[in-house]
Amino acid sequence: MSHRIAVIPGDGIGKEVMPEGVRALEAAAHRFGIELELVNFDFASCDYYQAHGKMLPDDWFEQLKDFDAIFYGAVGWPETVPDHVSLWGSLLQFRRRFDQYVNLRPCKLLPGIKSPLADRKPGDIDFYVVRENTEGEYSSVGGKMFEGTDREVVIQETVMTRHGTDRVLKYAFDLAQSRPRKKLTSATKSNGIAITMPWWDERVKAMSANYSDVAVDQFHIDILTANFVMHPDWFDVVVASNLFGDILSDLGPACTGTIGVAPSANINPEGKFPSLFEPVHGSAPDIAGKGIANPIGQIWSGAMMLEHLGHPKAAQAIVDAFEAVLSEGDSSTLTPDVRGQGSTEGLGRAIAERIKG
Ligand code: GGG
Repeated sequence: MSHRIAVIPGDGIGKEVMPEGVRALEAAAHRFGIELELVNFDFASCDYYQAHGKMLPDDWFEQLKDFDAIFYGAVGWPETVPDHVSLWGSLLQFRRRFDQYVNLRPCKLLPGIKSPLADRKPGDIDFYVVRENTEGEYSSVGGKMFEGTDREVVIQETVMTRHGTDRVLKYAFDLAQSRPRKKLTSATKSNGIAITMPWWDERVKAMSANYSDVAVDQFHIDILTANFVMHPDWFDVVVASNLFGDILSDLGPACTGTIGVAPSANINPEGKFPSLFEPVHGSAPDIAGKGIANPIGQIWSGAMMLEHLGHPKAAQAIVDAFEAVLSEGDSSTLTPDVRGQGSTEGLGRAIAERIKG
């Protein structure tokens, strides 16, 4: 079986972890007889912006729409392009135009990694954050008045639609129903944000009528973040708006020891457009260029991509490989975020060797 994949490293450590993501993909593809055509693109990066004055070429949609998936690194280089310009000019365009309305972010304590939370071991933290990915607080509806005067006004609206909310809730409920614990937690802030958030709660209640076997609970976002730290074992599938989901899916992996291993899938569940797979972490300018970024977030995102493309065995072989390398705990191989002294490339190569079997 053959798949065409668009490979977009982006910025900062995206350019360093992507070769390791590709190395792992190629190792799995070779072992399982999967044909991958990987096509590289330099756009959706701040280097491209500097050369062309924009993050994407005008025909980016045409260039990407027929790929089976997009493998992305990270976006952002605030030294040259303001963060809101680079993000809105690239990743958010992909998510919206390709209707990738589910952002699925697993949060799992892996063997060999020490959680900063006391006494947590693998199995104690194993949940998904399902983030609404095309609307909500990430809206372009708003504006400024009286700019530069002492009467300056800025407004940015949260946009929630029944269509957009119900479809991501349905995905989250289906996911919860497919898991042994069958538990769904919804994150809102319905006491303070008193229009959109109580409405989201109502949509959760309405959707839950179709899932009598799924236990549902709901938290305000402030106490939910506290409970992520105090009781991460409570959670199975957590569904949230775009902003709350973004925050929770950084906090969750932080509770598992490092955000460097966290993967994500921006999914168009209907398969009308390509889905996009990227690590949760950003471009990390503080460590970019040092060759020490953890490549597992990129590699695991590649595993999610293979699973999405119908290759669960190849995906599992990748996960097994990085879990084995982490379990061995060889500090000369592991990157500094997981208490090693190794390099991005060294860890990537060790994982690829394992995948080959
Ligand atoms: N690989 C993910 C990435 O580059 N993230 C940068 C970022 O700030 N993303 C915001 C978002 O996911 O909405």
